[in-house]
Amino acid sequence: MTFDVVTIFPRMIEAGLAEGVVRRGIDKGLVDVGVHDLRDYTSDRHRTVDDVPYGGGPGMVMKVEPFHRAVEAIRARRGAPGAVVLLSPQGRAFTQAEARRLRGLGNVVLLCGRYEGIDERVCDLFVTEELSVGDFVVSGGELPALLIIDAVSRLVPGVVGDEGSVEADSFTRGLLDYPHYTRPAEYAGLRVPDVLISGHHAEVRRWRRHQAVARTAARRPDLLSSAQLDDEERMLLDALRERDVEKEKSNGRD
Ligand code: 9D3
Repeated sequence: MTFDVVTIFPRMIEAGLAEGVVRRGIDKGLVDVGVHDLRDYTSDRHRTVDDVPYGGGPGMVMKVEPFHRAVEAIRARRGAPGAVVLLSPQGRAFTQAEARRLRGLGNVVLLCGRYEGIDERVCDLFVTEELSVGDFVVSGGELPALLIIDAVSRLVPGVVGDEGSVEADSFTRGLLDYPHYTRPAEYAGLRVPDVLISGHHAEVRRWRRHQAVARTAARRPDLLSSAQLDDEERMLLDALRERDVEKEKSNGRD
């Protein structure tokens, strides 16, 4: 799996890759990240990457030519990319499903914008998709690019030491995680649930699944419609919903 990031802040990308799971994936040769300074693909003495907007208005717009030359240089080095992604607030939402899809594409180019916007001809000429990382404003595409590299690299076999933890990940099954505890058994008056100390492994599994379903229903009910639930989890959810209905009824009475 390779990523090539085009940015005016290459050190921001380097800094984000200096440590952690992705770093180890790079060191093991499972992931390769090329970082490309957009200014190296300018052709004027001042290494200009932006200009005033046609039609007027505030701010600056990133020029098409440096991005075009950067993508052509990457294509010459790596071959045809599986995707040329523009990180953009206008993009489709990046999700775990999108991460799995990108994982299958082999060579992914990530273009980071700054300033008010990017010349639309970047999209017209060589961008194959636009992705956003969420409904909030960040200052540029660099942190979103790092986030995507991290989420996709975790899916490359061998990058995460314990394959079981990738499989168990929240979102792989579509449910939030259950609560975790480690020693001591009591802290600030709060005890670890007895079932976890009991040694009844079947009961522990049941409790964790119950917690995962209950938490997802309480905090992220939007996830439940596409979650993969087994029969017992379905019944748990139905029981939780039945309880809510009863609560609504008694609220209506007082
Ligand atoms: C101040 C400019 N804004 C005017 C309405 C638009 C705007 C342009 C560029 C806002 C933010 C940015 C920089 N953000 C990204 O490039 C970006 C982003 C984001 O802000 N949120 C979520 N995902 C992404 S991916 C790239």
